[in-house]
Amino acid sequence: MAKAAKDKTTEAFELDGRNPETIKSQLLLKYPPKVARKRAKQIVVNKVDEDGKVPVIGSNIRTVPGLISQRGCCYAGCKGVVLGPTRDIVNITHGPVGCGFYSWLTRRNQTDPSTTPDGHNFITYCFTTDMQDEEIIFGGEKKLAQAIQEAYDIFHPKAIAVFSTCPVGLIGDDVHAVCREMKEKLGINVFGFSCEGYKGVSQSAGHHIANNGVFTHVVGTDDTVKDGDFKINMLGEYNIGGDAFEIERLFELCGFTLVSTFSGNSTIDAFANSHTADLNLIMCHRSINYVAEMMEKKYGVPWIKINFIGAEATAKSLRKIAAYFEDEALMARVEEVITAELPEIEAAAAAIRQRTEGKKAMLFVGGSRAHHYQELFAELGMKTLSAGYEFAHRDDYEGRRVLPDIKIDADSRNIEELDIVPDPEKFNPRKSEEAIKGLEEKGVDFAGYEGMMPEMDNGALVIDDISHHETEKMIATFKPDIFCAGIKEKYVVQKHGVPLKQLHSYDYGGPYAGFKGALNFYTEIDRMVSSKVWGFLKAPWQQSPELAARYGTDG
Ligand code: CFM
Repeated sequence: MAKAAKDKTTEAFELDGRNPETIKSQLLLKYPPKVARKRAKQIVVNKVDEDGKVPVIGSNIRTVPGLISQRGCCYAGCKGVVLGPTRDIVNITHGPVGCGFYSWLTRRNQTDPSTTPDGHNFITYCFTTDMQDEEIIFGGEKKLAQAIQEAYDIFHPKAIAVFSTCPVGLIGDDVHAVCREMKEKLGINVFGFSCEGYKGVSQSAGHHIANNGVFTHVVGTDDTVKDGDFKINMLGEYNIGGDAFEIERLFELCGFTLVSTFSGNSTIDAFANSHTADLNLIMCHRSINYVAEMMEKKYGVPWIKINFIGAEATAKSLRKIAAYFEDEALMARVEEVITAELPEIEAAAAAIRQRTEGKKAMLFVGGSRAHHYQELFAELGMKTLSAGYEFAHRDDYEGRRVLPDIKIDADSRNIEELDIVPDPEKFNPRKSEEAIKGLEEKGVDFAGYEGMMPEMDNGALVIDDISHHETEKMIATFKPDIFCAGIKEKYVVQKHGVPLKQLHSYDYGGPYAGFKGALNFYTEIDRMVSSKVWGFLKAPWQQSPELAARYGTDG
């Protein structure tokens, strides 16, 4: 990895000429003591020891009410993130119209219906029961059954899924009973999710609920074995801005057979026979590791962590998949693909680097991209001063090695853990224990994820669930050349004279995955950090000092 060398000896670290511990205390200064104590556990000065161990970071814990958080809700994680990109399931939001409307395609997940014969594509529609006062008072089950019937009559889909919003849980509608009833009546797969927005502490709870639901109701229901060699599933890739198309292009060139993707450019039939693949690849560990774990236990499909964000990371990941299959011809073909594509990308990075070298980035997003995108910035010679996730867990920061140490609190206990056992007929370990050991010796690390912090520089500030106040302080202190977050943060940050790149929806761009995607990203970042326009921007208080006196300027 093209990261700056880590200084593992010094005790007091420096961050862009400042003491990161001092910065941390400044971020906490304005909070009441109890809030400051809580936030202090979620703001950590990175320190990687000899064995790659890092300090403990507080994460996956409740946001203090009153702090402006970037987080979303459980419903968003289930309906919007995991199930939203599947084109041929009619996804009905059971709830007020806003929940359905605001989770409708704003994430820019794309799909290609031309590859399935029925051409079904329902993601361009927004389905909702549009709950009114009457349903809140007398119950919404009847209206839900009607909505399912109506969707069936109009579209004749293979499957219908129902997503519960906050009021559904509060009034106690039994969506699962309605789904069972309608499944019997219509003869298609109808299933529901109890993913009420208030469940858990963030959208992370929704990921888990979605994983459980798809695994229970869909995975393993079709045993048809697809033609093709080297069968893989791509887990945790959602085809934002066309990322999956670029990854699929590379898979095809290399000769891998993609059985299913969870869930970018996906179909329900692909989920149904995903257990016939021989290897699971995890891109976004946070949102989908549950499916990988359950598939391994029930069907014997092992998983490896890969990353297609960054040109070097893409090459490394392709090699890792080929190594797993232990096939000489496959490995040779992968090398050919890399040799044909990588040099052009590296040359582009080298040319752009002359303008981007040494520039400073901050990334606060989601549960995986704040880590993965540091690769692309490193390829441009840019330094990540500070990064953090919105809703990831300790394992995404510190690596899966800390899994046994994670304390289960009341909020996480609230989310069901399915008890999975090997399937009496379909369990089939794809590799023997010796083969796994042999591969591990060759560097194929099974069921492993090192997390974000071991790959960051010592002294970098890692901030979980960053608040608006802390965001403004960080910007005022470091004046980064680029700040990466989402639409809620975009214009506030840009009003500070700092360009913001949306790493959720990619603004209007993408793909950023794979080789071609890396090139797109370099070009975009070059344009953003080299633009002179930000220097001309003056905030109102800079133009009229009397405003500064009236409102104060330090947020
Ligand atoms: Fe995974 Fe995602 Fe992300 Fe995520 Fe998300 Fe997303 Fe994200 Mo927005 S599944 S954790 S819940 S990579 S929608 S495609 S960009 S916050 S970093």
